[in-house]
Amino acid sequence: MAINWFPGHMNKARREIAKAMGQVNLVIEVLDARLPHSSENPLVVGLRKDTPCIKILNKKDLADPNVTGQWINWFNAQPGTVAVAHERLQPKATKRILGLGRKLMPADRNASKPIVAMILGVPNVGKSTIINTLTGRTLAKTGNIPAVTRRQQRIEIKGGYILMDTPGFLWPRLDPPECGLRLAMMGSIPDNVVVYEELAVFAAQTLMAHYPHLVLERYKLKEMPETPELLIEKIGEKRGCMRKGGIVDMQKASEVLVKELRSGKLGQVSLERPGRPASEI
Ligand SMILES: Nc1nc2c(ncn2[C@@H]2O[C@H](COP(=O)(O)OP(=O)(O)OP(=O)(O)O)[C@@H](O)[C@H]2O)c(=O)[nH]1
Ligand SMILES: [Mg+2]
Repeated sequence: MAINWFPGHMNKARREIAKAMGQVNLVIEVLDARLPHSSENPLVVGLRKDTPCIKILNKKDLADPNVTGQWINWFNAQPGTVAVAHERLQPKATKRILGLGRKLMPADRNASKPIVAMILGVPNVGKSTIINTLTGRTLAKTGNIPAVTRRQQRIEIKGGYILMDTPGFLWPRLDPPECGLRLAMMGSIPDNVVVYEELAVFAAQTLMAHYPHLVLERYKLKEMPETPELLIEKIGEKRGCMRKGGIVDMQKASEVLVKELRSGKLGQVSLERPGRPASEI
């Protein structure tokens, strides 16, 4: 089943972003380092037009470092694109983003005027956390569920910047379906919109293909089961997700796998690599 989530507040957020864009000098587009392609909102290009843009591959602590390195090279090879990998709790690295932004400003710009930087990105990717790190205070509300920020917020900081936090927003049709699954897997779509069993099969497929060692280690398995469904069943057995009659509760087992993958308990996992399979384009 294709996952789509475009509630009214996201449409409103998009309209308000479009309205404010005229005053914006720099767009900081926050992507999830585990799924840089799927978390790159196609609406952003149309909204920012030729406003200079830095792409932040955030939550790099949760992504496979080798794959993140490939992504950074890939993005930086695209004309007019500057990309950096980033994680929270490293304020020096976060502040370097401001220096990078200054370099992207046109030479004839009045340097005494603050740079207005708008932070954009899908829900739950870490936009407000970046703002709080840059201000050194908890001014923006954060939380580990999608759609925590509900309205734009402007914050002036030292270093000649005005930062604009924005609500995370998606786009009306998450296509291909894998894109919706990846966003849901990593927490950009609320739990009541997703079917855990479906997500878990997708998670198991990805892990079996790219990170079998992490699965064997985490769930103390001697060998990899033959199918994603059998793997989920095995995880259910190991974690005591049982129903009456000794049957595995597949819903509970699915939740275990998805939540542990999402929170990094399995290790550093990337859900996509540069270049999409032809079947998905
Ligand atoms: N592991 C990890 N977690 C992070 C990182 N950055 C942010 N988070 C967590 O991700 C969750 C979402 O962060 P927010 O800053 O609220 O995300 P947001 O993009 O503002 O979300 P919305 O306002 O809902 O669009 C919080 O629990 C953060 O602590 C990071 O680099 N690594
Ligand atoms: Mg926020």
